[in-house]
Amino acid sequence: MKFATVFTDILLLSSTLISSTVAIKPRQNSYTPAVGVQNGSGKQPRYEIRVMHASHPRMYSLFILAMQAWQAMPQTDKMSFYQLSGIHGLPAVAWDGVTGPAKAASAWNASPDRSGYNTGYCTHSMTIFLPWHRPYLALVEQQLNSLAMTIAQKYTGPDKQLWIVAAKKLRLPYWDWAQARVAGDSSFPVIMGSSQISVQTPTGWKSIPNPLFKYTFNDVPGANHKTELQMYPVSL
Ligand SMILES: [Cu+2]
Repeated sequence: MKFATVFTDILLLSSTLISSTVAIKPRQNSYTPAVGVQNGSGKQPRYEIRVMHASHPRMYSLFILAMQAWQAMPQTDKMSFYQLSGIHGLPAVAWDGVTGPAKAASAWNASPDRSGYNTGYCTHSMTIFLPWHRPYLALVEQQLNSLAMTIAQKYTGPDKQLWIVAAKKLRLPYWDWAQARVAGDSSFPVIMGSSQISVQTPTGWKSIPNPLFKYTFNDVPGANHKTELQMYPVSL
């Protein structure tokens, strides 16, 4: 009798699986997996931004130039700064065809008080806060590194290989806001707060607009910008 019950359950489960299988949609073959940096450089440290600037100057220049190139990508590109940043929250639209949380975006837009609706994929105030953000940062890091690798190939001269090695080892830097102020710097590091920044480009040292200072939105047709983003044409 016991066996019969288990067997019946298995049959029921099987029929459920079969009907579920029929309902499964074909896998989208253009998904971009978050795999982190996969260029053979192994595990590399993430440096504090001021440490990177002071002790790893090639890496720092590549990071800034990669950020600049990333922000210059069309907002229609799913790997653009605009779209990858958007995974975290606004404009709360589907990324890479992954629907679900973004379904509520239109309702979220229509809500005057912005409450009770989904605000993007990001999970805060939940136990999966860390497990969600780790692969997200890995995706950001792999895109940043990919751009840096392309830029590194453009350097010429005897140091070319050093630039390529620095690019391979480049990981996402961070800002330790609790670190003691560095002598001669402000509490908010100058390299983050300056509108212009000096970097060594493939064609020599140049002063360029600092990509850490702001991002200028480049609206595209159909962009799901909300009032908040329209109020701030550049990020702070
Ligand atoms: Cu978050």
